[in-house]
Amino acid sequence: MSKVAVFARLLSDYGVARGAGCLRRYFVSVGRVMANSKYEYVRKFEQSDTCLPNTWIVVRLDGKCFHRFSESHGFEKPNDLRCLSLMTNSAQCVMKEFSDIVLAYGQSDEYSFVLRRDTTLYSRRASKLISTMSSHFASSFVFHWSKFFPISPLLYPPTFDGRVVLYPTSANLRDYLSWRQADCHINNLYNTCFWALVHDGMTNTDAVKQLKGTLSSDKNELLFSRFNINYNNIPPVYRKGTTLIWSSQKETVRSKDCSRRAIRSRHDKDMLPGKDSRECN
Ligand SMILES: Nc1nc2c(ncn2[C@@H]2O[C@H](COP(=O)(O)OP(=O)(O)O)[C@@H](O)[C@H]2O)c(=O)[nH]1
Ligand SMILES: [Mg+2]
Repeated sequence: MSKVAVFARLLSDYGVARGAGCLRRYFVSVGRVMANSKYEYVRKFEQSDTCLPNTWIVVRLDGKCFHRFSESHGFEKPNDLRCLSLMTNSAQCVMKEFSDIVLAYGQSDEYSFVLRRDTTLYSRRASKLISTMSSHFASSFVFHWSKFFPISPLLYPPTFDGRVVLYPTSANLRDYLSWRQADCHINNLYNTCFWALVHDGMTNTDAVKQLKGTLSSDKNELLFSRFNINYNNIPPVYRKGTTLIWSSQKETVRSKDCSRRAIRSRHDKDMLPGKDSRECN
């Protein structure tokens, strides 16, 4: 129908005033379509970042410059349980927001989230997954800060970077988690020794010198002989990190709020590969 015919039809159907209003809206929408088609080519510059199908998607978030953040907020050394608990609480918020996460593992200032292998969340677009998870993690961290640090104000907004890594087999995924847990163990053993020496009066430089080139067995021995610390008795949350998994249907029904799935937090989970680690893909 021509524009004149449309105008005549509107006039006869709705009267002059309403017809004029409809006609204005018609021209505005035609103009908008033309403008859109003129500029729409820019969408072709967007790159596809869809994660491969049938792979485990891992999103790892890590605190930016948390060395400075921990100093500014007076974190206890080597481990601050308030911060670790706030990190875990933030990870639980992320799991509740994105129910396709099957497992999360955290230590120090990082958390890894494993998505269902067949997830279609955000059409598996990496940038959407990273940005929504890191922003929800950071906002939850800030939102719940005062519950974990009741007398220490948050001095500036924390930042968390994020990345996506894809693992084709369950054995690869397990090795990834073992790698993060081994990192937790190595850093924690070193930091426990370092801060024990410093708290005992040694300078930071001398403590670094004393630990240079030592093996894990040397560090265990140092802790035991000099500080009477049995490393294996240090709480598992510091030695092994935290694993979050959805509790079973049975456990959820037994919990007080059975309308929501509960998340179980474990510190005793050993990710280090067993003999069957390469057989589970
Ligand atoms: N004192 C203390 N520091 C922590 C704790 N958790 C994390 N950090 C700090 O955060 C850093 C995290 O490591 P990394 O991500 O490599 O360093 P970043 O680049 O400074 O974030 C550690 O080196 C510590 O300095 C904690 O519980 N207590
Ligand atoms: Mg960091």
